[in-house]
Amino acid sequence: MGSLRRMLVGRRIDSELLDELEERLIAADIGVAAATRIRQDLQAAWEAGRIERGEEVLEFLKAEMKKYWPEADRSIHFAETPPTVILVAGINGSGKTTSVAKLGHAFKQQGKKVCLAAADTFRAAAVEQLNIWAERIGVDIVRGSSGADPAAVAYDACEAAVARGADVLLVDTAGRLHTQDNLMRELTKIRNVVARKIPGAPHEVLLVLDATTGQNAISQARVFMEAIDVTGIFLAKLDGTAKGGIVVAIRNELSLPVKFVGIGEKPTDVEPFDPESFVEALFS
Ligand SMILES: Nc1nc2c(ncn2[C@@H]2O[C@H](COP(=O)(O)OP(=O)(O)OP(=O)(O)O)[C@@H](O)[C@H]2O)c(=O)[nH]1
Ligand SMILES: [Mg+2]
Repeated sequence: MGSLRRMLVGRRIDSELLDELEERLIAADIGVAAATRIRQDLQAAWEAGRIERGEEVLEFLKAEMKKYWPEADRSIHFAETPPTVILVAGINGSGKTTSVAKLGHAFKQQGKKVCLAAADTFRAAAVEQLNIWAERIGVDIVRGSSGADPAAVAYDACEAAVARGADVLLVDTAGRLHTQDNLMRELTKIRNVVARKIPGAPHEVLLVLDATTGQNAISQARVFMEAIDVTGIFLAKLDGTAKGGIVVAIRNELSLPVKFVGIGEKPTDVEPFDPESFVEALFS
């Protein structure tokens, strides 16, 4: 994508250029549907004489894509009566536990009382990993024994969060492939338990996606949406070479907003999703 600007500068728009552009957009993972739509919009603007130079195409693209993510979609919806419960899920190694720690740290910085739930009971090391984070960022944690029913841990965590007057409860879950039906059902169970325990919960359900994931992220997101009503994406690992173009496809095809981006391995390496800088980087 880095060469998109180079490809456009100094050229006049014609259908050959629009073809090339469409290919580049598809190569950047924004998806065939989104690329086709953008191309059609550009073509219409060009035919109407509103744009004619390559440089104007870039501005047009940026303006178009910034409209994809309105502010209201990107913010966290907090519960009217605390605790706000945030369920975090995703495939193996996508960055869930680190992202939970980052969010916990950020909420704590905002003066909120934070509690973490170690509902990844699949591996003993997973509980320990979250425990280390809880100590490092200085927040409460509720943990079950390894091998415990994750839904039971989530249940206990909800009770503890209410009893301790927590403002935010972040629930970490085990990684799972969207193709593993039994594990997806387990996730639905965790969600249902939380929903029964606290009115309106989970208030947010974040799907953690690795920014380097290609088109497969669409099918991942679709299955997670069905299992747990995902409310937004946490796009992890955007600090690498990946530009995360896939979230455009996810927005376009599944109507799912991005809420946060992860830009490193430290608790402070998190930012609210900013469409302007995202689009700038995508086309830089
Ligand atoms: N560079 C970078 N690395 C990240 C980021 N988020 C997570 N990681 C790294 O990715 C690896 C996996 O992170 P975890 O948080 O353990 O991922 P997980 O989804 O909880 O993994 P499982 O629980 O095993 O499914 C770790 O090495 C993290 O340090 C990020 O935003 N940027
Ligand atoms: Mg984990």
